[in-house]
Amino acid sequence: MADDLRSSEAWPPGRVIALAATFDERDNIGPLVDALLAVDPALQVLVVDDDSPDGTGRLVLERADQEPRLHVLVRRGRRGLGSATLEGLELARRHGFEIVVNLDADFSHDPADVPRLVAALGPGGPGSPAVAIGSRRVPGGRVVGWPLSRHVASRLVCWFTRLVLGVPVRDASSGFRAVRLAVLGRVTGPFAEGYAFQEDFLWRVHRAGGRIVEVPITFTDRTRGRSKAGLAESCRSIGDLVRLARRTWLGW
Ligand SMILES: Nc1nc2c(ncn2[C@@H]2O[C@H](COP(=O)(O)OP(=O)(O)O)[C@@H](O)[C@H]2O)c(=O)[nH]1
Ligand SMILES: [Mg+2]
Repeated sequence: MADDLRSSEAWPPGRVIALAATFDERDNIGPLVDALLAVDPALQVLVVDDDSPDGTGRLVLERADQEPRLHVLVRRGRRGLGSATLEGLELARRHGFEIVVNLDADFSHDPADVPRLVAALGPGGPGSPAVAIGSRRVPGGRVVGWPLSRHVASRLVCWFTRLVLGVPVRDASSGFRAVRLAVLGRVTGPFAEGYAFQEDFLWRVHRAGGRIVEVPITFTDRTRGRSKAGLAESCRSIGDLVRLARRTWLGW
């Protein structure tokens, strides 16, 4: 939108960019940007903030003035994790990047795992995966620090996505994933705008013939700030998943 705020449009050329959507991540975003920039001198970082009331967007915009590898889009109003992620993917593609590594801003996803996810995409070309998921549900993957209720909810969604939606992956809800941006030319929306974007995107990639692989990761529950996956967000996601099931089985 016209009144969105952006860091400089002059991005250095690059191949891989890390993407974090943020809403009220003031205590996490500084250390996260530092950790990502330290992973590899060629890695760039894009933050898509939804005008966080706690000032996350302003903080990271100021930082971007001093750091040419950091890019920021601050959108007006809260428009959802899925819509922020999609806008980030499209922006990275417009700037000529090949691969986006999407991760949460709360350190649940370890920046040190980024190179492993990128490597799992292989050299590109026919047969290479379109998406590599940082997965909690393949051998070697695990979750640290979640209450039982989160384990149950997350497992239900992953089962639903595999068995009802027919997407052959174990951790469809994971927000840690490397995406080869060429796949955007093969999938069409409208995509779910909230948390169900994660399953929705994989559903579309799979139906377009894109290959999806899973790489084990350790997911650690956040220690700073609070989760934004509240009741309203959960209800919206359930609605989105039910609509996908209808499309899968009834075609409308
Ligand atoms: N831009 C944007 N980011 C969001 C929104 N909702 C959540 N996020 C971010 O999405 C990521 C995952 O959210 P989180 O609250 O950690 O969800 P949880 O891990 O499922 O508990 C975090 O980086 C959040 O700051 C939103 O509406 N807009
Ligand atoms: Mg989180």
